[in-house]
Amino acid sequence: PPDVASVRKVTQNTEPIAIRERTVDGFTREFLRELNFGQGVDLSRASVNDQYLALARTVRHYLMVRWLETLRRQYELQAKSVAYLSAEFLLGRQLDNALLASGLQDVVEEGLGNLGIDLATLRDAEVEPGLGNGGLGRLAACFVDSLATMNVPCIGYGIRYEYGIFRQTFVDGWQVEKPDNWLALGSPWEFPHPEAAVTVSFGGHTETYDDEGTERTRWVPGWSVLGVPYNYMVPGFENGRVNTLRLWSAQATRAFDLEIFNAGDYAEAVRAQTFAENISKVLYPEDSTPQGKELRLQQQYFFVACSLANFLEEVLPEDFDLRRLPERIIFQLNDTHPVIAIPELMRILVDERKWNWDDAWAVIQKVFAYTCHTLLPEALEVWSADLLGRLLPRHLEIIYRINEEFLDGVRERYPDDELRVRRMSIIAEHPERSVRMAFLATVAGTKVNGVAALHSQLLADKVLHDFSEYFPEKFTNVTNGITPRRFVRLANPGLSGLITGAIGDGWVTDLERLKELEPLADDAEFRRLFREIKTNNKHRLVDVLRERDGIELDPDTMLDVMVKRLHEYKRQTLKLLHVVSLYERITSGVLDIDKVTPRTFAFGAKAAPGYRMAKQIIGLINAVGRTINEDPAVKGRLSIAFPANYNVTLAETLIPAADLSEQISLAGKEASGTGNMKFALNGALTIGTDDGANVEIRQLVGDDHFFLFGLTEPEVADVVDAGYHPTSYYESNKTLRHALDLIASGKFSGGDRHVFEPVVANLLQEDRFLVLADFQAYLDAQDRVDAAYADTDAWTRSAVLNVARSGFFSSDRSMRDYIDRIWHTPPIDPNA
Ligand code: GPV
Repeated sequence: PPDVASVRKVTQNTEPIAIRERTVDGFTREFLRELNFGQGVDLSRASVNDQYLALARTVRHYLMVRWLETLRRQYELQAKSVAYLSAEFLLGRQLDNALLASGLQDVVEEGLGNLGIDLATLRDAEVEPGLGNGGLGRLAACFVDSLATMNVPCIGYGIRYEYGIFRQTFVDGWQVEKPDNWLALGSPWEFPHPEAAVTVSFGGHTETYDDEGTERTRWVPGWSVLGVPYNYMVPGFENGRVNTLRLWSAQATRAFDLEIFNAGDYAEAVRAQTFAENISKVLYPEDSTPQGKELRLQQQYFFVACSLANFLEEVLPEDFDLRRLPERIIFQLNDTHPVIAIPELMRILVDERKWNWDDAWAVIQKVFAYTCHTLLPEALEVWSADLLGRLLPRHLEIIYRINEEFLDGVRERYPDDELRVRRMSIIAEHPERSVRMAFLATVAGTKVNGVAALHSQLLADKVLHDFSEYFPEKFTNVTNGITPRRFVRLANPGLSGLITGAIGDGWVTDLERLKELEPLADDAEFRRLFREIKTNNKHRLVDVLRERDGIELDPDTMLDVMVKRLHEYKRQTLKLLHVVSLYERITSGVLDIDKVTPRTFAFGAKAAPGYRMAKQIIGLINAVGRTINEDPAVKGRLSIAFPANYNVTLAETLIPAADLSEQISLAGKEASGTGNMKFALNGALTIGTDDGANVEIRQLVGDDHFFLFGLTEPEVADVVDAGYHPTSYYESNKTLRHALDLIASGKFSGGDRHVFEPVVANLLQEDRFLVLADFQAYLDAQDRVDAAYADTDAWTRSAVLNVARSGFFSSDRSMRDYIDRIWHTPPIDPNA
């Protein structure tokens, strides 16, 4: 990139440019101008993509004045901000959200209509930025939406992956991954700033030197890359605030390739370029199962180093006294992926700014806070000391020193308890020497939070028990939430209209007001309208799945949905055993088909490409689907719909159409879940275990409106302690045996008994997540679902109450909890 750093500090023109005319005519002029001058085509020759790009740029122009204004005011006020550090932001499509936030929906629809353009067609031209895997990435996107809407200054910092989460396809029912080339047709929402690129270094060695009598350490890196920021707008809902999401893209440094170019080796220069750019090339498609890959550690350090440098050198004023850093920023660590920020800031303060260690450490402990998103021990990130030392030698030294001083304190508090010291050490010695990132975050952070009440409890009692004893004041809970703008207001316009008609539109930013709907659960006309909307949403889904996947779905059946990443702990196999068992009992004459509630079972799930069992289960769901959907014996009663490539966009049509939400993880394994909240807020009833945020959903909506089943977390612990034997369930439960035997018989694999043998064998021999133990309870709960569904009025009443009582699950509330318990960032007065 050209060396233009010098032109960045020109005097700012602080005069806000006149706001563009927000009329149909004004919009139309702007749109055509973009089409002609931005896109370089005239209307008669414009492709849908041309029109989409022009529209996106027009909409962002309307938001631009507010963005500049937000930045200017933020600079003036120097108010405390949140820096949300996250390796994933699963944003979903941007156009609709930008239209909603800017209040331009009607104007745009009419203006385009006058030109003979259908807004819906342009909407569908947008490729969603899939820069996340699942819940964790989507949570980050909901949080930044809420902060903007609540007028809280926030910068989201992450990685601009050139390829986001893979596009899933099915070949003969097996998952095949295709690259997600989301940037191919243009990316109208981003603002690249190559002139603000940051240099990030890796490798090399450290050395000590004498600095006027003080011994200091410096890092002599081996190589470096550039981080180029790409800014995205994060508009608040109708409030004029536009926050920033800053995603980093890796490039080769000029020195790097110039040197090689001059040596005349073109191929080598290109290789160097590729090497650097690889850092932000692709999102790791693992979800809660970290793969210890060197490139992944490079990604983590890359975005964190860029973000800290950007905040300290660009966002803060030039003369800012870093001792006052805690007054200006809190870095929220979204799981352990950004935890390397802790030694990085220590390095900056101690090595570069030449602070003494204790002063630096005092600041560190005030500016980082850590959110843990898992309870699975294998998902707690650990880096081999060998790798870390090679890639970031100075950071490893700093981590060792943090650990030494921390363990001195532990020894002082617990003399003669070396066992405890070893348990709590940030450095593990077995099976190889490694760094436990969650421990580092806990020791350094001001707070540690889990993501649902049960999860936070289990974190403090089990996973991080020694730490919660040592630092009881650090541990807190913030139950997750979802943004009602995207997942209700936009995804479910029918329901939104009904709600607004009944209680006004205040609920969009104050979701607890949904409580006012409670009395309407007893209003027959309201229930009729509510049902009509659900039916319309099903028809909308029918259209989408026909067009998108060639799937024919019967809108007159109960829509029973399980959508989430494929993971054994989430227990898609339990859902599948229910379906197979129904099928087996119908076809063998045990169940009278006329007594079976017609259901469509919808699945959506991606498996991590290297997760073999998960891919087997996907194959099995598709195989069972093929058999059942083709069998005339169950026609009109049972069918399976498994559209490939479940993503945010599909969620937005699937969830509003659902009757039943499947949240059936083994108790004590799902940290929170957020899909569960989206379903409840769209009027689906939940069948679920006592796990994650299900616990709070059930408490709020009431036992009568939630189908609870299965072992509780303490019961699970007891069963496991007593020695779990899945075969005893198989032997004593005929229904279960028949279902498993049918799979093992090759019924779903053209008679081949080998294909799904690993899935069956795993359930019979190991069954780590107690699928067999919960099977009968699940079946019984499904019988209760059928009985409840038969009484349409009672079911609708429950559905209305689910909506009315789920206002707590707004991510606005989550943000308020973070602010009160962790961040202490006051909102900005919009009129200040
Ligand atoms: I650790 N989660 C995720 O999506 N990816 C991860 O790598 C990890 C956690 C999820 C949890 O599984 C969900 O229970 C939770 O709702 C979500 O993070 C957001 O907190």
